Amino acid sequence: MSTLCYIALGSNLNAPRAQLVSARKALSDVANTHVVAASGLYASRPMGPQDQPDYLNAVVAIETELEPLSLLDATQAIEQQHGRVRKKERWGPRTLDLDILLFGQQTLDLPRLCVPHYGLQEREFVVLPLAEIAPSLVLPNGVSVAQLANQIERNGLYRRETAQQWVS
Ligand code: PH2
Ligand code: MG
Ligand code: MG
Repeated sequence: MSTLCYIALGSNLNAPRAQLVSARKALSDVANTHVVAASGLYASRPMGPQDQPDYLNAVVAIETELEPLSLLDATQAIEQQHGRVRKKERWGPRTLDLDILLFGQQTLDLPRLCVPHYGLQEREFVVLPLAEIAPSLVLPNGVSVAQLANQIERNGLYRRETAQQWVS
């Protein structure tokens, strides 16, 4: 049985575009997992400390046969392979961040993993790329992604490249 999941990608260090291109390929190489859609690449202002570079963000949809924690192991391994160094500073700069936004319609509150992702509804750099690839998606709490996208402040966010331009 496979589950439709959405994963947020973000980077603001060491050639962010190359990080996201490589991360999408790495996700497509995860066992029993297929990337089925990708948003464009969005430039966004940093949430959190302002003395860090702007981010590049995207959202991809995958179909996976993995269990939630196995998918988390896979995404964390990809972060490590992309030179991720975990620091104490909250919301600090990073080479690659992969956040599991949704795991089907499941709601999980585990020590290592909460889905839906706690910041999903408030972050323009998640909501707008997600709405691009899943405009009719409704979250487990009944909130529609299209409605979130219509109401959220863009905070300078813009689509720098379409999906076709960065997915090869
Ligand atoms: N991720 C963070 C902290 N701040 N800001 C933007 N614009 N995009 C991000 O992906 C992001 C952030 C920590 O995960
Ligand atoms: Mg994050
Ligand atoms: Mg993260």
